[in-house]
Amino acid sequence: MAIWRTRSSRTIANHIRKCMNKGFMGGAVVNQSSWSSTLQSCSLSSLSSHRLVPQNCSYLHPLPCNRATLFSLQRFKSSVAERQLDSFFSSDSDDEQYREPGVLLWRGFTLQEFANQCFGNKADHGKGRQMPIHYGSKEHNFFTISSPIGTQLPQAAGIAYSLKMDNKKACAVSYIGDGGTSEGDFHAGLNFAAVMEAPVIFFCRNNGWAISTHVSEQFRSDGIVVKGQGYGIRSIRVDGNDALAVYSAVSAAREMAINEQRPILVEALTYRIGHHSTSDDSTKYRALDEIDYWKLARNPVNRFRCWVQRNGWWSEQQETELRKSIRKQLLQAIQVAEKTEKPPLTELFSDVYDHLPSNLLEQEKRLRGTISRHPKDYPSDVSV
Ligand SMILES: Cc1ncc(C[n+]2csc(CCOP(=O)(O)OP(=O)(O)O)c2C)c(N)n1
Repeated sequence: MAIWRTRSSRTIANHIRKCMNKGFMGGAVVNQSSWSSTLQSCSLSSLSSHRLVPQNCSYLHPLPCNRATLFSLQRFKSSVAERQLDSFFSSDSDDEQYREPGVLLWRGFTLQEFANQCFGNKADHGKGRQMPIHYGSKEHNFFTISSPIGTQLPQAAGIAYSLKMDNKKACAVSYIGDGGTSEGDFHAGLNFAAVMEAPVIFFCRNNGWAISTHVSEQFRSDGIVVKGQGYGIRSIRVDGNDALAVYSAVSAAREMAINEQRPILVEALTYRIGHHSTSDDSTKYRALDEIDYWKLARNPVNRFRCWVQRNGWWSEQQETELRKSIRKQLLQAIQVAEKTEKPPLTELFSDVYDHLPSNLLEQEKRLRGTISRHPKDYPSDVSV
């Protein structure tokens, strides 16, 4: 997995260098001077028609550049092209919601570590105390995901401010969905970061839905980009289904955050094809046609794969082999995680206080008492 990651990141960096030389990416990144025109073409009422793309891959041809985009490209070209993706965010701090396991994968978190967390076993870094998919890794500068939506934003602003005080050449990155922007923490985080000029990137994936709540019921502003502006934060809107455009926008955001010591907001327009979670059935609140349209005509993974395949950098055969190999590795990781012992009961009470306070001592005693009276109701693989 680690080898695959390193090789692919180098290859992708080369691809990006090549496509930038060819003038690809035109019109994808929106900078401040071209907002007004772009906002008109991607206002909420026309969200689904933003950068409409045909199904035959012809959108993969270079797009015409306007002056503003050409200027942005010139600025980003040297910095983006010279970097290796795998070192790009290595010193930066990540504060996530729950749709960003890709960031962790990129940084080298192994499939086994993912599986251990989901099964809450002894090898899980969180010692089985979190919900599944709430990953965290000190080694990878990745803060443990918390369930309450939005809490990561003020945390990221604080982390960024501490990086600033320590004169570090790094920034914090925090992710949020469109639904999370209705939380008070979103506003507190943005305002704090703006006033303290903290080097943080707020990355919002505006996928149109917060579980079953459509964006039109969530807010009346034109998306999120204007909320950043409202707080005096330089903000970028990007086609979130265009991998290269997102890469370009985030590279630029990072450069600005670090060099200019200020927060940046990126709004990626996209769509959540899947259900919100395994307990959700999204066909109850949205049309199948709508889901299919985004799945087939606007699928960002197919779009990117189509592009790399057309350039001869990837093939159907490699795709099939990779999928087969990852599936095998994943099943192995799940089997190992399933067989690994659960953390002992004491871990439920450790790591917060040096010495357990009396109320926790009392709770631990009661729990042990209940388990000894009803052993069948408790898992036998947890040592008491
Ligand atoms: C403070 C808080 N309120 C409510 C929830 C329940 N909840 C979990 S995810 C979610 C929707 C978040 O919106 P968004 O990120 O846009 O949703 P997605 O795109 O993942 O469906 C809600 C309301 C929560 N976890 N925390």
